Amino acid sequence: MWDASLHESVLDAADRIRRLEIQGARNVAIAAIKAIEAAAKESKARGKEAFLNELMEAKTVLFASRATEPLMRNAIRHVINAVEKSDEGAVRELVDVVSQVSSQFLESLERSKEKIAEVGSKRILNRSRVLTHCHSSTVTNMLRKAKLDGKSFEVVCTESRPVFQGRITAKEMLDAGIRTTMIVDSAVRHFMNEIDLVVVGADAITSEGNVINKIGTSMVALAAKEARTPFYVATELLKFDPATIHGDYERIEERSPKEVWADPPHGLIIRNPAFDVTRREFIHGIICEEGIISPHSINELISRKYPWIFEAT
Ligand code: RUB
Repeated sequence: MWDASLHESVLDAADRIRRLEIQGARNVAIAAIKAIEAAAKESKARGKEAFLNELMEAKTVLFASRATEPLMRNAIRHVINAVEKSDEGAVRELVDVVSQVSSQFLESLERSKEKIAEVGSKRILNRSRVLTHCHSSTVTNMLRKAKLDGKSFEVVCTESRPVFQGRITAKEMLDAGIRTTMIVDSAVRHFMNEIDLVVVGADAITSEGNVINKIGTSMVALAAKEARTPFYVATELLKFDPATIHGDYERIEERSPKEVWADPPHGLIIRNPAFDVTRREFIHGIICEEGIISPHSINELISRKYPWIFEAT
């Protein structure tokens, strides 16, 4: 069983993720893995089996915090797999395994982010206008890098209703000294002819090379295609969902109607999906740690670079 303090770090992280206090796939995965590590360090388990049970319990709580987050799921599975495979029997050693694997995972995530920024910033041309949707830390890091590389460009960001993550993007861009314009989500097509490049983040990549990101992304992609504006996705490959290869659909999280209208008229039906699917034919390229790739090559690349992703837990 968890003791009270141990429960705390995992429950607290799960709660903050659910409430969007922690948002964006990377931040969610980082918070989850840190919570698991903190919980493991506090473990009072007497043996490997009890320790694994605790980790499994943490996994269940964190997986349930947001439905459409394969990066978090891959991270947690990776840590638990390492414990399962370890020859160590003593809990103290197993805690070290958790710490070691967690640190390696976070370091590799950081390297991927920097590589994506390095590659993607080359696509930002001087005097260009870049549109982004929602808040992706991968995208804002890439845009900051382009600015540091001396590029002069503008950013257009959407509000990203209903919870306005576009405001986080806008603030980050202004802090980086980038000229920034905010538009309502429904104005995307109106401005698309003035946009040179669209870059968005991703929550999930499926085995067919489709990308799942904040609700509205597929409409942005549609508008970009119609206006012949290149549409790129900046993402770590570890957002790939291995279950999709076996035919499972990535679940789209549906959030509270209160986010859309806190006090709606009686009888009104409100639907509030958090994400949507952008099909691969709308995507010019995926900017990832391996460079700019076609969505078609995702399976092959994942199998080569992260074969462990297919291991079950
Ligand atoms: C955030 C969102 C982001 C991706 C990628 O949605 O859709 O584009 O998560 O972010 P929410 P990152 O605010 O609902 O979590 O690049 O930081 O992983």
